[in-house]
Amino acid sequence: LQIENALRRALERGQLELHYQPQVSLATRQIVGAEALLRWRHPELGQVSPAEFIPVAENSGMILAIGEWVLRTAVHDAKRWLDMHLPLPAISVNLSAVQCRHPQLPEMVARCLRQAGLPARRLELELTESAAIDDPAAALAMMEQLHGRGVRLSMDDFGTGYSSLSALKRFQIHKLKIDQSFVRDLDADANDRAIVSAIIRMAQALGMQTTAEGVETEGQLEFLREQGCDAGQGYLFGRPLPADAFEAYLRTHR
Ligand code: G
Ligand code: G
Ligand code: NA
Ligand code: MN
Repeated sequence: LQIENALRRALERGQLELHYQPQVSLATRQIVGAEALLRWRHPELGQVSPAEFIPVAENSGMILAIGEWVLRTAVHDAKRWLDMHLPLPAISVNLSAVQCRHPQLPEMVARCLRQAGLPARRLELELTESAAIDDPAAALAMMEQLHGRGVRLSMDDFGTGYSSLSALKRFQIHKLKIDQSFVRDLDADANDRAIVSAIIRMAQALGMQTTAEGVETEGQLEFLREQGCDAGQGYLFGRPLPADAFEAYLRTHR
């Protein structure tokens, strides 16, 4: 409850911020996007991880206000970098399962894009498997509305949740993000190599893109590229950075 009250004030007091991590093409190393990652800088607790406070925000309903702030901030930053002609084709924003169940989500997304003046095709929303599977009919309707407005959808942490492959086929998913737990031991673990290879092949067969998460070594990069993975995200390419530092990163990669 203490953390809940503190979180309530964090929004008003400007203690929340977004960090951005680049996503790069494995073929060309060009930047293809960036994921916005929420950070809470608490005056006494220091940096609180979203892994800790997102569940609190979900249980208290605060995730709707926080999620809207995240989206508004991310598309605003993306529009500014677009206007500066910095090389950032798209911005990725995480959605909680609670947001996905909210009927006003597509309207909220459209409003944020309109107010920022960012074209919808430059926004990608990352959903988790649980968000899609809890209520497949509602998820499908929500995805169709967002897809119809031109927003791209990606399945985050793919392979760690309960995926219904038949549902995946019907969903308007543009991209699978291969969870970092499969990428971490690629150099040593033949099972992980088999899983990652199978995910990439399945995505290709379904007409979806793939982004590998947690890419840290040249060895992982080499395997992923050989297998035809489209993009990577991880410390090898860049850590999540505050907006001003990320802007400087974009300038040096122009
Ligand atoms: O960046 P970090 O590894 O600390 O993120 C931890 C978790 O928090 C990840 O699962 C990430 O997807 C999630 N997360 C980060 N930012 C957001 C956000 O803005 N909204 C939601 N719902 N989850 C986020
Ligand atoms: O659940 P989600 O995939 O959104 O979480 C992404 C999280 O992974 C971010 O919090 C980010 O800080 C973290 N991350 C990003 N790149 C790497 C990496 O190369 N290695 C590790 N260990 N974590 C990473
Ligand atoms: Na994510
Ligand atoms: Mn992820």
